[in-house]
Amino acid sequence: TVTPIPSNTSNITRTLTFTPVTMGPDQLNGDFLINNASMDINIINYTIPFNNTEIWELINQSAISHPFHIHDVQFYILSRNGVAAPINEQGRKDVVLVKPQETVRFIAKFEDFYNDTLPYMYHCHLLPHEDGGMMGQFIVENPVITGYSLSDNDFTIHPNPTDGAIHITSKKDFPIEKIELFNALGQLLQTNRLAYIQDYKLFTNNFQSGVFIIKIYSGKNIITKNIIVH
Ligand SMILES: [Cu+2]
Repeated sequence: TVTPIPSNTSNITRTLTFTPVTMGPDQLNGDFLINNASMDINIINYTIPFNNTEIWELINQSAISHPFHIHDVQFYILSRNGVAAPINEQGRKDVVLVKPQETVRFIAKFEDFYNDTLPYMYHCHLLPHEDGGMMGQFIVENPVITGYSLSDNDFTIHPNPTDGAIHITSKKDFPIEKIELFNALGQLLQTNRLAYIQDYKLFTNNFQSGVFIIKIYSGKNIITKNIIVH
């Protein structure tokens, strides 16, 4: 079964308008533009916070169809010209055909990958259009490591310092959904997705000595702790 992302969870709507409005018979190879701009390798068109849920609105003002393709995420089509997507288009997609004079809206959650320096692409999937400029790029930002929404009373994390393993125990109503481990520079080293468990043993045998940052997720609740490995 398909569970579309509810549109009211979107943080932002981005509008991408495809042109040119008029095309001559000798213009089959472009320029083809998104928001009046050609692809520029030196420009990041969008910077997206990790875990953002976004609606992208694709407006095709040109006289030719464009199969729009995006990297990194799969999306759900919300509507074509304001009409809900037909049943054969309700699954997860990474390409959607946008016909002339059509507006397509889709929703996606940017939740799987992030990197502050390596961009993802979106583009028309017709090669002459893509090569003719109809492409752009976006960054999914590293998550910011911030303070405590859970308190130390909600978890025990011991022993700390450790030389072999750390036991993480949820004391009450905060089963563990995910654990992220960062080095002292804030770079993500590993992600462990867990099945809402109360106890987890993080083995540190293979770690170099030093300070690490552990981030524990329980639903929307997060706690960040420093751990020391000897
Ligand atoms: Cu195209």
